[in-house]
Amino acid sequence: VLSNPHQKLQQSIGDALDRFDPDAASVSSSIKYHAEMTPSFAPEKFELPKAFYATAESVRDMLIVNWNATYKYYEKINVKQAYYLSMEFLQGRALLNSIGNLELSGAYAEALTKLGHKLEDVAKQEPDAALGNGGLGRLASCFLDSLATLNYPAWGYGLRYRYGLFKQLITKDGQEEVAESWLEMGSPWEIVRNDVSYPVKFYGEVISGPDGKKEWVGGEDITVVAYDVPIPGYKTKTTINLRLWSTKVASSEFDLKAYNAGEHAKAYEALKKAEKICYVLYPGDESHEGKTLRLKQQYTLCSASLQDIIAQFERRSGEAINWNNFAEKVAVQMNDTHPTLCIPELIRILMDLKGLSWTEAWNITQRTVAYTNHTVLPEALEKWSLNLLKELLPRHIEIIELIDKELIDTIIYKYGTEDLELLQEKFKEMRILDNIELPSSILELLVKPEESTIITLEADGEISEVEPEGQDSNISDTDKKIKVTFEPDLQLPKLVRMANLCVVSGHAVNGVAEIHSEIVKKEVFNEFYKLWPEKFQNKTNGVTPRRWIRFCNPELSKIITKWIGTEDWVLNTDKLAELRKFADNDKLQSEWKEAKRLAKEIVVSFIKDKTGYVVSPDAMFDIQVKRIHEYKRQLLNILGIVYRYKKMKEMSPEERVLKYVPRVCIFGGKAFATYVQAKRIVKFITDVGATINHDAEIGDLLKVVFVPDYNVSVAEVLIPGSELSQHISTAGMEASGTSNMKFAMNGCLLIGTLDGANVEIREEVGDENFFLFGAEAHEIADLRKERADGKFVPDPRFEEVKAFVRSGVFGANYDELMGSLEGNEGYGRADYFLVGKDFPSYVECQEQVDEAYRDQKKWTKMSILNTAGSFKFSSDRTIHQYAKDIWKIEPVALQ
Ligand code: GPQ
Repeated sequence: VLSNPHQKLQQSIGDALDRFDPDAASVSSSIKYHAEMTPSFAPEKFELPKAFYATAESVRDMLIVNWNATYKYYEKINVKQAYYLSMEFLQGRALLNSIGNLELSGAYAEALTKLGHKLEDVAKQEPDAALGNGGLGRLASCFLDSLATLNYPAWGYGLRYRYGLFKQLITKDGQEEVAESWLEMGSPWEIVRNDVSYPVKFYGEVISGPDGKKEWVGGEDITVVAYDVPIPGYKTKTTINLRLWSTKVASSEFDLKAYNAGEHAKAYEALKKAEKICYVLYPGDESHEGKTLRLKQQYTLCSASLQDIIAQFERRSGEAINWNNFAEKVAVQMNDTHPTLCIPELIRILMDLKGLSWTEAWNITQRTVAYTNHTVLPEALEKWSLNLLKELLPRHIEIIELIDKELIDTIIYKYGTEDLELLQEKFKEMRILDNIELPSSILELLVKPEESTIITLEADGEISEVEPEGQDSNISDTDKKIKVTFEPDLQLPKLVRMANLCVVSGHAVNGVAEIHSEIVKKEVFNEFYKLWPEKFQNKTNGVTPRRWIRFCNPELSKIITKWIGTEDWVLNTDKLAELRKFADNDKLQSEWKEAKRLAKEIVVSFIKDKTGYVVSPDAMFDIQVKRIHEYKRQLLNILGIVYRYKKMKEMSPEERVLKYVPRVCIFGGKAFATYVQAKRIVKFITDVGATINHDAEIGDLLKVVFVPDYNVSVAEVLIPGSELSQHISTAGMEASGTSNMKFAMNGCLLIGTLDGANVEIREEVGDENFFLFGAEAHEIADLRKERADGKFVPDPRFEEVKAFVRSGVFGANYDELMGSLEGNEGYGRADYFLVGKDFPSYVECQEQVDEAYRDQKKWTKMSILNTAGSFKFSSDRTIHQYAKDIWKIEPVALQ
């Protein structure tokens, strides 16, 4: 008979809230209990998949206790809370992170060993939760870890996609995408809250009541349900919530009559429509197509979260609801423009459901929401079709029109009505509604009684003037009044610019690295910056040192702790700087190298397992892992490798080993499924690898590996084993980058351009410990112009490498790829990303890398100084800054 050891654990958890150390024996009982009581697996065996679920469930018990305590406490003390709205959370695996944060790794390892398994093997059973595409989603997840760790009252809100980011297979044809259902076996971390459920409406119409109150009626209704994922902080009881919404059919929409009449397909229609909203993560990363489903997803997130936030506010306020106090209790952060609809949604709820006036609702909203910009790529600044928005969200578009009008009033207030040309320019740049009529009240304002021409403001910013016929004699008074008109461009779509909506409505707008925030102020949103300079801020990104050093690199962590003399650096990364004084120490250096070596050996077997390639741990491990995008310039990297290969082939074996150090060049990353050029790059890299890796003459001197299916878990293996990593975007195009921070933390040297967070990393680790090359952001516009005008004279090495590729050594001639670098007819923008321009300085910089690597003492010192100098890039620092400068929230330790 099974005694209930679970009860024992519950009790020990109760105690643990004070003691926090259930021992291996109670952990083991709990795992056994869950193995027995979890019905998903056959009872007789305790194999790895079952061991994972039983272990995770036992951890979850503890998380729930802390989660409940945290939740109750926030309800009671009614503190101001931040809500982080994001369409993406790239959580990765949770098991090791949770037990690490709970400081129970030892107890779990011991318990599982007794039960016949290794903790690491059990952990590998967990599928990655990949509810995001790349850096933006991973940043959101790092933020949650820091928020919990630092005891900030905050929640994340997202969507529970059934299928996360696709699984990438690498075949002889390049990338192939396969759907990956991370929920196939059920997630042990989520708790469905059937009682937390709201209606969400699409389509329908707006009707005005006699009192002028608006009501949104009809249309399509669905229901959202909350799935809560507890997020534990490190060494704290605080366990915050990631609330993910799932959609289901509203019972009112299920047509039982049709079903009973045998019309099943008809009856299921509403069901499918509702459920499919949360089916797949939109695979866009920095470029989006206007798709109704995507818009429905965005609205679902915003509506559900705002309804929930408002319900929480009302509940916590008790009898004394004071809406003017809303912004004193609630801070909403929009992770890029994807959750922009929370602006009109908050206003709609406040006005239409809570009875507030426009002025009140607009004021509260502005004080509540803030916006983070994550890209300056024009194609990624979301614009939605006015018609689509009108159809799907008729009430919201009315509200957006009101906000646009507020903005126009502000512009007129600032610039007056005298200079129409100037006004036109401002409208064109700033208006939320693009190519859409100006309100007639505004046009009237612009009329000057003494003039009698008809002035037309055209959508493209032009102004035309026409003398009305018979002007002197018979022009009527009414004609005279309507002298300014607005002419939309009928060839162009009418669009709503979401970023402009965010900037106008938010009380803060921030970029994610210093250089990026400068570009945001001086270029992308310069006109807004002139209006409201005080809104604009910088919040340089960060990454959690728990997942990205302490847990993924235990060997290096031990050494850091030993030399610093305390493990406090995990919470207080400033302490990492203390490593600087030992950077030359032989003992530290040898331990450091040993840790790197062990991590490299893990990478060696990982590569063998995933690709079949055998690489030598004696070679330098040179890594570029990130989404495949032309601006990130994986093409520059691979062409550099091809050039190196060509030179090697031209040399005698003796010369070759004198000039080059052995390298394993590792790539990883996914290409957006319809991004043809990115997929060509993947194919090209794998083809180059196939040729070079089989060239016996070259042997271990050069290997090129494309690791398939790059994700958070793969990063956790590769980053600790990296020695050089590449962050080589065209300057000005990478908002920040965050893997650069993870690599530096793990003692990896960076080669990069002056872009995004590279700039600040270089400042912190020291110029001499960073391999810098390439054109700078301020030069790019002129260089592009020069390129487009045919004035660019390519370096002979660039011509040589392209000709070599075209010669067919790697199987094909890669005409489209090489053509895009030359700006040939039909290949799009002439080397827009300036690979040709930066190629020579890149190749030379790589030569310096080889030289530096030869001097292992120097290299190890540089490696230590990278870790030591990475302390600024903890997401703890970033979160403290958001909390203080934007959200105005304070930490609260659980009592
Ligand atoms: N980023 Cl807009 C994404 O990963 N996805 C997106 O849709 C947008 C931005 C990245 C950006 O490219 C990186 O430079 C940043 O480091 C990252 O967001 C987090 O800020």
